[in-house]
Amino acid sequence: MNALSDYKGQEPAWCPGCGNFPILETLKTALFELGMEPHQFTIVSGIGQAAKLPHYLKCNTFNGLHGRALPPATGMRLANHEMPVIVTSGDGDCYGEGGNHLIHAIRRNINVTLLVHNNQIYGLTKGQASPTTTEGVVTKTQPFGANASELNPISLAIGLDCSFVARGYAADSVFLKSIIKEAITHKGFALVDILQPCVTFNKLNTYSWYKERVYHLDETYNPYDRAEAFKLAIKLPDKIPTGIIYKNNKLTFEERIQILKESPLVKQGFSLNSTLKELDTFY
Ligand SMILES: Cc1ncc(C[n+]2csc(CCOP(=O)(O)OP(=O)(O)O)c2C)c(N)n1
Ligand code: SF4
Repeated sequence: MNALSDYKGQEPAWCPGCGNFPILETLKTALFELGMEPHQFTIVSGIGQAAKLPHYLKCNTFNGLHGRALPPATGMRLANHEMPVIVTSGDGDCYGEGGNHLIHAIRRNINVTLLVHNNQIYGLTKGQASPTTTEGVVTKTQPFGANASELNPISLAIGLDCSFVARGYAADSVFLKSIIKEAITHKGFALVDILQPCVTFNKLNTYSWYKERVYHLDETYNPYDRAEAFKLAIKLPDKIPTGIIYKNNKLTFEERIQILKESPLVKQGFSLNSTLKELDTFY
């Protein structure tokens, strides 16, 4: 029988009060309640404070380069599409350095769950503006204010017809857990943008700032209506909706690959002769 303590990894080295702590605890509880034991899934990350999360959780882990978590996650899904893969990333890691990979992973509809800890700052490298930093916000390296308009990951993902698009808030654990559980069990690429206070470097988007703005989408909201989802995504940020904003049921990348219909690649035998024969057909 599985216990919550089975997921415990190393001691986190985050600042006291960091919004990454509740995300870690919520993810553990979600995995536990889904009955997924540590050896049954893989967590992939790049570089950053958020990307340290797999060290703090007992599971199969791949920790790669900054912005490059989605390519190995794609390879893992293609090698073994029976193994759930979760990617955990920061807003800089995913929407900045990894932006190109994000676009194409969504377009291909790789069946992975992507959790973006969106603290609207580069935390690990001490507070530079990230793609989601609000325009005009003064940071250590932008003394005259961030001089580019902020990226809206929700409208970007809906624009790409992403299979599952949600927003959660780190300090709203019970609701966040329900979103993460749905994202993990969803068939297709699932983006969960998680608003995460960085208590050390982001003095604008604080716990009290979020408390005044964050609200839950209720059951009358229809996440299958793309036009409505767009309207919600581009609304001015006086109130911030959380919940499942958009979803659809399209075919995943894995479902479109003939050879994967037989069984996962890791369970298929390898023969050099048949591979050479296959390659010969191209010449
Ligand atoms: C290609 C590359 N560019 C820059 C860096 C330096 N770097 C490491 S972490 C980081 C910022 C991470 O910020 P974010 O992804 O928002 O995560 P956070 O630390 O805020 O969780 C940067 C710029 C790097 N390691 N590799
Ligand atoms: S710098 Fe910010 S993101 Fe990094 S651990 Fe501290 S509070 Fe968290």
